[in-house]
Amino acid sequence: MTETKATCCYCGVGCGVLIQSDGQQVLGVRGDPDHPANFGRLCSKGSTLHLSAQPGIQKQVRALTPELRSARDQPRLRSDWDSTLQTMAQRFADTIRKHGPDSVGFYISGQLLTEDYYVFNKLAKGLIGTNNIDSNSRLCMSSAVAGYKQTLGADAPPACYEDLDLAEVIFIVGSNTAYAHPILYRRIEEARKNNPQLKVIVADPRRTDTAREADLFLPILPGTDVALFNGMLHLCLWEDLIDTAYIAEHTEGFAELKQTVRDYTPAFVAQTCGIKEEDLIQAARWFGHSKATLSLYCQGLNQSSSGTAKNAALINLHLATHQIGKPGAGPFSLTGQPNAMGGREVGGMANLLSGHRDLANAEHRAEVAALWGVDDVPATPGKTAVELFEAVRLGQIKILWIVCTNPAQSMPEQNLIRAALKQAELVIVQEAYSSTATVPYADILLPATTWAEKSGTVTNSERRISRVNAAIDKPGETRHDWEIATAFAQKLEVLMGKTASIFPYETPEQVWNEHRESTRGRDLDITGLSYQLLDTQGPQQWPYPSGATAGKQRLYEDGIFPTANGRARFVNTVYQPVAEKTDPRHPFSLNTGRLRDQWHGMSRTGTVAQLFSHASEPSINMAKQDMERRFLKNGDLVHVTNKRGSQIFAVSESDEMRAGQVFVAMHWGEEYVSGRGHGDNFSMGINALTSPAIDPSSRQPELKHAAVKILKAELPWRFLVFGWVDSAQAFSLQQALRPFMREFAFASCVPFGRDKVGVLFRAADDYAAAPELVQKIEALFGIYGAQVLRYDDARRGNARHILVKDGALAAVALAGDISAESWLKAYLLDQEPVAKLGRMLLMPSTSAPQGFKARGKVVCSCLNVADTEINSALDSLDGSPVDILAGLQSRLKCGTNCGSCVPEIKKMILVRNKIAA
Ligand SMILES: Nc1nc2c(c(=O)[nH]1)N[C@H]1C(S)=C(S)[C@@H](COP(=O)(O)OP(=O)(O)OC[C@H]3O[C@@H](n4cnc5c(=O)[nH]c(N)nc54)[C@H](O)[C@@H]3O)O[C@H]1N2
Ligand SMILES: Nc1nc2c(c(=O)[nH]1)N[C@H]1C(S)=C(S)[C@@H](COP(=O)(O)OP(=O)(O)OC[C@H]3O[C@@H](n4cnc5c(=O)[nH]c(N)nc54)[C@H](O)[C@@H]3O)O[C@H]1N2
Ligand code: SF4
Ligand SMILES: [Mo]
Repeated sequence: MTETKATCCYCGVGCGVLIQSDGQQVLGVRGDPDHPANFGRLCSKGSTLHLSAQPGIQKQVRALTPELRSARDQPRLRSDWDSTLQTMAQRFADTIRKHGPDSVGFYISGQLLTEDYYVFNKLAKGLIGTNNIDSNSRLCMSSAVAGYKQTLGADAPPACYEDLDLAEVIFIVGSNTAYAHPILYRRIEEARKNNPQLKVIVADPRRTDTAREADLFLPILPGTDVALFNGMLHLCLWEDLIDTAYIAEHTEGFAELKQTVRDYTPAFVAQTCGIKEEDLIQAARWFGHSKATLSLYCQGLNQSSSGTAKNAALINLHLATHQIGKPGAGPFSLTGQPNAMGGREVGGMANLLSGHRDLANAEHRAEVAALWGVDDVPATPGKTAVELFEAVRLGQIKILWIVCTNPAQSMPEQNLIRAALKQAELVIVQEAYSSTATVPYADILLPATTWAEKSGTVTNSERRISRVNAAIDKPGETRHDWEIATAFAQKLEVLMGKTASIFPYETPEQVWNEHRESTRGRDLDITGLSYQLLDTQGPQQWPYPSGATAGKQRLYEDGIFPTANGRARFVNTVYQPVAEKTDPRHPFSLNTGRLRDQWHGMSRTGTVAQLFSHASEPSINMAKQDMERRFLKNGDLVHVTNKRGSQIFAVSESDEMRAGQVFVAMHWGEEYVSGRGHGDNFSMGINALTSPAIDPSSRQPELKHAAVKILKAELPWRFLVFGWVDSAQAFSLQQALRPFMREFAFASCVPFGRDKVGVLFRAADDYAAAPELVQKIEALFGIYGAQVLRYDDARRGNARHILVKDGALAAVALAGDISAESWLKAYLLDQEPVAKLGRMLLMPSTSAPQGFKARGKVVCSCLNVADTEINSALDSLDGSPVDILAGLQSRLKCGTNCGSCVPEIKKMILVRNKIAA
């Protein structure tokens, strides 16, 4: 067995991993003890990466050969690389000749490696001559980019992870760090342990695990952040907490901003944000008085129609109080995707160019053209994500090449996205997995390598570049993303009559060396780095110009900013409400975001059954008082609707929610929750509902707020099938079930289990489904033939069909009355012998067998510890919350592996203590 150094392919913390393999197969994974992002730790997602790479699973879900269809109504057929790429190149050449270079578009991803990103960017802007290349980073970090550039002059997070240890105040705003950046959150926990004086403030409309642990929680109303930051600045001015000398020497534009924030009185701000005036004052005082204040922020700021203003208003506050350019301080945007930063470095968006250059700048265009050896780089701005799909829908863009992203899941207003995918003349999808919602729209499917199989570099949130190495061979006929782009570009060059190729790459290192050259003299200069240095000395931060012996840990310590006059700029930020206000017809504000153990569309995490134990099925979270007013109970189905679409979810009471707000995890796309829908459209998951309203500067859509109405779904007929399935088929089975989901008013489908894999299919409708449909679905779970135990009451529409193997439940189907679900599921999960149940197994009774106790929800997914077990252990533990936590950890081992569940365990301790008091 060998260990190969790479990074975790999930979030922007960028943890180092050691992949254990025999060269053919991934055998295990552990945190890299030498990596400065994680020092050996991994969260629940990172530590299960090897499980997602099992060959048995990969066979079911990976795209392994190129596929091509001859016409839209034909299925895709297996093809070979050479003819597929040749066909593509011919289609591109013809379309460009007929309609010009802007008739093609690329939609790429912050999960590509820097080398992949670089080649695609050069292909579009350098060879084809279009700027129609945008990235899913548009949905993610583009407001942060715009905010940094408007204020500090360059797109560079000025702080570093070590600042977490040095801060006196950590202001977390619009970030659920405990879920989305768990290893950084572990560092915050440690910093608090080491410095009991450290204050944590959290501003979020939801009382998340991150919020619950804060010293001060500001449950602001959706979209009111600019008012909050302006209000804090108002107070800092009033209480003399600003640094006038710093403002005079190192900034410009403060006078106008000062005029503006005069109106943001504490009373006005408290009212606008829906928070207490004294809490606002406390937050401003802590922020301004502390020697070092560090702000951590993410999608609560970025995914907003005023995302740039939110970013800029927060940075204003840092500049005015001089909480920047010193240890422990600064505005620190947390990047979401593993290489969002690398994408920004190579200018992989419709308005950017290599090396942090701007497309709008003629000098920058000339520099890049010279570097690439082309006559020019086009000046016309490219279309950004939402606009790109709109242009496809309108027939302006005819060929769309999608790489490493799943827009039929993750883009807002799915109706329009799907219409665009149908309208395009040619859709190319370059994917590692064939199981995503976008793949069915592909005319050409290009199979890509993925984590553990590819080599290159990535840059994490703190500007640190790590090398990623392949541990195993490419599976099937997959190719690396940069390789695919290079091979295609070479073919297109020939068709375009080019005599010399500007894509001479044979290794990712050659690509990277060219990228490195593009940074010379720029703010992110990395000319002092090489693959070799990164391999021998480990990950390094930029800038790292030639001649340097180390990267820069922290930026702007000298107070000089990368603007024309070296001064940072205050932006005159004015509060604007969310684009789509609630009204009496759409009284709820729909918020969306992350679950702790899942990643986006779940093409990878969805293959690790144990990652579903924390949030096992799609649901919508709602406040207790809203549920009571609407006579809703936990598990009731509701229609969530607005003018863009409708999706049914099971409702779940949540003490995280304020009245008038609801939350759905962004992961629940059509792959996992769907239904018949209306007209010719089936229901398309959460993003059927989200808003395409964009920020005017960053063009980032407001994925965090849509106005919706919620009505109880009267669907009396219920259907539920669950069972253990052969793990070599579980994920193929899920895909086979997907078309059936559209036969019911509502349906969802998820895996479950740990050592064994199960699948659960749930549906509801206003009438009983046709027996043939039910039989087909049951048969997929092995429920057919003589060995099945059956109870049927056709008159009432009730049925219970049970498959018993080795004395325990193997699969169960319930129709009509499904109230026996919880105990039957527990019997199946625990493989409890069922002989003793006798006739009860088939009796149409609703009550559980005597002595039955549901296990509840798994809190610690690493060590498989459920809430019921924690609660019963809590009954016999006393002392301070810290002692009780230690007691639980030693008794049940929960929270002792990756630590991702520790915030939730602490919450359970607090709740129990409250009840006890
Ligand atoms: N487990 C997990 N981790 C991930 C990912 C994942 O899929 N799963 N994805 C990665 C990616 S790409 C990203 S971009 C990051 C995202 O990381 P985060 O941004 O931390 O995660 P989200 O849950 O999208 O949103 C954060 C919080 O913003 C809050 N919010 C909503 N509206 C507002 C508002 O108007 N103001 C404020 N202040 N807050 C608001 C939400 O209630 C939510 O709690 O996570 C990364 N890490
Ligand atoms: N409602 C709502 N929607 C959201 C958000 C939200 O908060 N709320 N967040 C938005 C944000 S911040 C983001 S970043 C996006 C994420 O949205 P997506 O980019 O759609 O998310 P992923 O599911 O990570 O898609 C990455 C795809 O690349 C594939 N893949 C993995 N490795 C490779 C590889 O090496 N090469 C290739 N070619 N393919 C590979 C995976 O199988 C996967 O299908 O979602 C956005 N959408
Ligand atoms: S925090 Fe977790 S998901 Fe993020 S990089 Fe580290 S191990 Fe991966
Ligand atoms: Mo993201």
